[in-house]
Amino acid sequence: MDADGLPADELFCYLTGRRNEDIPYTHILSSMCTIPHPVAVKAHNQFMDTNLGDPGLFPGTASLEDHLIRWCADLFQAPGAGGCTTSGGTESNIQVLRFTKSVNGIKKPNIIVPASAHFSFEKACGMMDIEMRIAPLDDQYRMDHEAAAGLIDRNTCCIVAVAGTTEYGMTDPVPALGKIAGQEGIHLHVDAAFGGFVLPFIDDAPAFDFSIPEVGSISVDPHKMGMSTIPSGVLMVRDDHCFNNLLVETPYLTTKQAYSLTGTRPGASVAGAYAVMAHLGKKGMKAMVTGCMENTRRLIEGMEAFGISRRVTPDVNVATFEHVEVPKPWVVSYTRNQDLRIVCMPHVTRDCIESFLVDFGESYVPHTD
Ligand code: 0PR
Repeated sequence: MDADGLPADELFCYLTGRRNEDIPYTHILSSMCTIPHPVAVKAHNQFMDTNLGDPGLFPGTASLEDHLIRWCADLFQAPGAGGCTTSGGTESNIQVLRFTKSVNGIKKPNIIVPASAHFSFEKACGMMDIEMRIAPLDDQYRMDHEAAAGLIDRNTCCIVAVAGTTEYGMTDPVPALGKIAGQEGIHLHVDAAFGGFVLPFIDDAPAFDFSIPEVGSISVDPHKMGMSTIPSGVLMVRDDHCFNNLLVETPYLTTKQAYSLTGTRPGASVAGAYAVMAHLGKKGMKAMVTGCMENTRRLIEGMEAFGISRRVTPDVNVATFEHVEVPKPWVVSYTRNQDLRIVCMPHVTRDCIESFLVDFGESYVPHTD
């Protein structure tokens, strides 16, 4: 920091320059975040200084969190479910392992995750000294539930299924995993960070939610397909007694106990998430998801017309293909198997897909061997 401050006009001139170095969303095909809906931005700004870490000071903001939880409970088919907001999928997954690891007096806990699980589980297990047992995938990139069953022992405290995997957009066989978890009395968590705001709006989508009786918790991120501002996650639990063993005393706050991981918690992105759902309603969310899925299908069809085959037909708006380079300035990503991966987020419009396909077609030189 310099001794003398910078006048605001100079400061913002500098900040604009730095911001212009960022890649615009118009060419980002690799992200699970998107341009927030305008109502989310407006609500976020309105609630900028609110702190849900001390909710008694902000009862109005706290009521928006309650509303959001009720809407997610309804969306995931358990009106009585509880929940709380988090900073995103990583924090939600950490919280699940915090409350499951101590159940039934387990001393050396382990969890079962699919090979497709997000790397947040590796972080969470490292933090809490939990062994992470990795179940292989089947040929459709879904967790092999029989192999998962074979990894369980008396120290297993949680089975994780993913609804809308990060790399291939697939949903694990949650009903079959539910049967296994139920037989063994093990908590079943569904990581729906991405798919939680997609699958409920698709007809004939694979089952993943609380309608499967053994599902104990579901995480979903408004800052992904909820089109809200960063950071925004929701952790839903069938029975909110789960949170009891996370409670700590918070004597000098307006509430005397807290189970959240973070202390100061933004109300702004909660208001943002609330605003999107209130404004779009189920019909608007369905229209948004339908558009993303149509664009995903169009992209797959367009790439296959060039002879680039899809890896799998995804359950959500993540398209993967055999490895191939794409022209600048498009930004794509590659999976750990080096497959091309494109996430058809709301900012990836139909026009965007068409111009990507034109650019790709002009640059692509097919192999002639
Ligand atoms: N669970 C799943 C299934 C996820 O896909 C992700 C993130 C998480 C948990 C963790 O969520 P948070 O990042 O909110 O803690 N998936 C993407 C990823 O890490 C997120 C992402 C977003 C990546 C934008 C890149 C990007 O540009 O790959």
